[in-house]
Amino acid sequence: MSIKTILVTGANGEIGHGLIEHLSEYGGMHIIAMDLAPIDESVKARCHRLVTGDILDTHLLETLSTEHNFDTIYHLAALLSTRAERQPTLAHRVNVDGTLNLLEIAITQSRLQGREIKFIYPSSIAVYGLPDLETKRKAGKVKEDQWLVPRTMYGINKLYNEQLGRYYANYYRQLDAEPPKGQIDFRSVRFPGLISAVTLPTGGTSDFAPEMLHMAARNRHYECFVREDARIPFMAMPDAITALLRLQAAPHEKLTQTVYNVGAFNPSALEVFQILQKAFPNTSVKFASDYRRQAIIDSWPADVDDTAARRDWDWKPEYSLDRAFSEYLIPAIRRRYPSKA
Ligand code: AKB
Repeated sequence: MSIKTILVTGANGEIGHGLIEHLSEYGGMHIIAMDLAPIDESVKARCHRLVTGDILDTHLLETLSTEHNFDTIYHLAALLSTRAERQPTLAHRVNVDGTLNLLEIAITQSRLQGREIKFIYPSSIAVYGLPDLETKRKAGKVKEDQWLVPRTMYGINKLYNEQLGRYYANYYRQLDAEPPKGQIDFRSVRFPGLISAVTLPTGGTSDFAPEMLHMAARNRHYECFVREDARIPFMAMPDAITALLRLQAAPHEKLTQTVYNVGAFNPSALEVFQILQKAFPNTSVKFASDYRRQAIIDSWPADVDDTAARRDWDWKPEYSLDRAFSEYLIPAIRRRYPSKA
């Protein structure tokens, strides 16, 4: 069996951890893990090579590209929505220029290897922008081509990158005498907010739900920055990893689009609190809406229509709201903070 080489950027992030864990369990592959910070101890042993560096460093990326033949690139590195609002130009550089650099590496690799390179890209519900709560309520489950008017730098970056990937996959250098078609097989999922029992996200706007969970498990008071009725889609981390792996493995001819919604459950902030209160009776939360971050949440859909993913590559979440908390999040977080829970 030939060993596959997989590049994972943003390896220290929430998705990076889970993805590397799963990939390494499959075996038969060399994982090259890249992050701005030194790769976390918990994933180190699972990787073939650890690269501490910046996706804006084109020299580093080119060196990596001469040293390895990548089969698949999982480009996870990004500045999330809240952080991106605080540093919009940095966000644009990291999120857009960084992605462009990775797409260029994928093209170079494809030329060198004479075959297609898979490029798996996590997009986000942040690409949507609903103008007001009444429209959000009426819109219900949004389809991939609706309400694409994001109000955050991060959402704009993600939406543009989806288009960039589609361009690199289908139209790159289309005016050349012999346009090099099909060099990149770009595939993207639009993730809802993700909840992990292992890692806490940083810099996102959907962070209120995972933060509430981790604070409740640690017996700490939490000032929730959204209203009780704030509602967006969420997903348990294991399902997010499954979505990436399943989309990666789907036969090309079955895919009818490059970007897919994936959904699982969509509790309000109050419903998350009520579930936590049952598991951790001391849960203490004050809903102290920060109207600026709340406005971002209000512009994201209450739910997504993931019919296309279900039809094209058999997407189906394992974890409903109940199962996510009772079988994954709460047991795992009790193990994580044993003295508190
Ligand atoms: C964020 O809140 O920025 C992310 C996202 C929804 O993509 N978690």
